[in-house]
Amino acid sequence: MADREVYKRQAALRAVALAEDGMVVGLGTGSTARLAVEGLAERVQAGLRIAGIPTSEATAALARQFGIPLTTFADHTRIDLTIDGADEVERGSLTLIKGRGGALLREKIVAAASDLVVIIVDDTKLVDRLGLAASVPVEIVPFGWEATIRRLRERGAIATLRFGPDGGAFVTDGGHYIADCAFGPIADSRDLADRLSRVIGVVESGLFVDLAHRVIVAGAEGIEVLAKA
Ligand code: A5P
Repeated sequence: MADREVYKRQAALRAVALAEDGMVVGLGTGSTARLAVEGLAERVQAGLRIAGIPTSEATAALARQFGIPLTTFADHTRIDLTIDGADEVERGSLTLIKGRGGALLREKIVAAASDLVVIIVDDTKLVDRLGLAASVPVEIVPFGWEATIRRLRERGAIATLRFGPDGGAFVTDGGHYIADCAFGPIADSRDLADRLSRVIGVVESGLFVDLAHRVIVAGAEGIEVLAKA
């Protein structure tokens, strides 16, 4: 466990080194992305001039606490560099499962607007086939969620509503619910992402196809930087 924290920090710091003066930087969500926000904050304190677009209210609060200037899409519709974590990364395709932290919608909007998306993970997240271990988080509208979950089950998912620490349904920053959908090994992520996006009541899925440009993987063997072929 201690090693994992070290690897996550190593990956985060490698990504933070890519930030340059004047950049708009997408700030990811989760424990690994948090290490990148900390690293960026250190560089900002040392004089780096960037403006961040956070992918969650939690990251926005963190960035404010650490003194990273923030901006919004109202001022910047393109982002130079986004640094974020992932729950699973498929070797080769660099397709991701994201959203265990519940921020997948803003994360996907930020990634889609970014010229360079750098994903930072420890090597336990790198898999040959998505879905073997991780469920796909799917953000759904609260109204009629029971019917939406039924439709997801009809499409082959073992789908369960996510609950929060207070025992009620987990509510995202966008005011939606999350259905965690286990599919087992996913043979065709693009097809599954398309099919999920057509389910009425679904806002967005945590399958990130063709959005990651680079993945920085840190582990016992050192740091590996994967780029999309
Ligand atoms: C947040 O919604 C997620 O997409 C995270 O980026 C992902 O769950 C990785 O989080 P950790 O770095 O905490 O594992």
